[in-house]
Amino acid sequence: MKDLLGLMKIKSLYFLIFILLFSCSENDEKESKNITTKPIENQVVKTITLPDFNADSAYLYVKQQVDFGPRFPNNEAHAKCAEFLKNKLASFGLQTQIQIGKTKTFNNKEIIIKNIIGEYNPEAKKRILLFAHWDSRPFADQDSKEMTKPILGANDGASGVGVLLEVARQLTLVKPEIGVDIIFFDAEDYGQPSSGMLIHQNTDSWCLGSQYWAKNLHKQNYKAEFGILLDMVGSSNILFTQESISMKYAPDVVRKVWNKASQIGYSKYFSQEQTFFVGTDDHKYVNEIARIPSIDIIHYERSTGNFHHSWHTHNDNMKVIDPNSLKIVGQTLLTVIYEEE
Ligand code: AHN
Ligand code: ZN
Repeated sequence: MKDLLGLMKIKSLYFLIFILLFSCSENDEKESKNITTKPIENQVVKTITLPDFNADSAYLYVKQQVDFGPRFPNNEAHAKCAEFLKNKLASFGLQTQIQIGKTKTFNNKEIIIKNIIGEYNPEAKKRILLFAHWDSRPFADQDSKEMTKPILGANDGASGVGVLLEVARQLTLVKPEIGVDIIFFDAEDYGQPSSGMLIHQNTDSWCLGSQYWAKNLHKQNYKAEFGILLDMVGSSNILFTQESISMKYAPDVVRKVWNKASQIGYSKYFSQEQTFFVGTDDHKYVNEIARIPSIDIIHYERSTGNFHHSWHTHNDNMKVIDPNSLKIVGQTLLTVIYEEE
């Protein structure tokens, strides 16, 4: 009797182990896919594992930033969010640091800027650079009311950072061979408000964090093969056109990324159309000063030929964020990263 009971216990233990193993492998399958690249004559077939970008996770990262409130230099939410972002990158195993700099805004305010930097695989020679700005605009100059109050910047700021945090999480789940640097630039959105036709006046008053970094690289002789900026990537009915600064400095990178997107079924969102609507953005300085060929993935609103309608207004809140759009951008980035030789 004792023996029989013992045997039953062992049997149920085996059963439990079997169930556990089975459920784990099922999860793994959901998280990533194996992709076999097309064999070219006499070449070894290479199988790569392409992780599955989790849009809910990215959405949560966007919301967590917005929950701090408006995040612009020298305010408390900004300081708290900087710590949050650094700790998040560190928790995914990236080597992290905050680059601190002093600069002046267009209205002569002295600000402390914080560029948040995470390095995946810091020893790898071949690297790519992914970036987004993490600050939000201190005023709502495109709104019709409460124009002097700061905005939440769910789309303009938090969306790109949210996608890159989820990319960082995936990097540690399925480890690619190349190095990847993720930089969240500060003070992109402290630029001089303008009206009417002077929309792009004093462009150097924008992108203060990326200008500082490009002049003071976090590592001597830092180099990356190419760079990709995400800006305003979270709204519904997303559309990315081939933006003119990107096409001027890095047309090959645009083609590479647009091809990868169409390869995974996103050609509808990554249009072949070229557009001139971005006056300046962080990739301008990464191109012109740091000399890393870089592109901007940025939403184009066809009906107005401009940015999303919530741009620099109080409508730029969580209501405009669509997880599907985060997925489209995130999965495209993962395809670029994991298929890079
Ligand atoms: C201008 O073209 C003036 N600004 C685009 C850069 C920007 C602001 N991106 C987000 N906010
Ligand atoms: Zn902005």
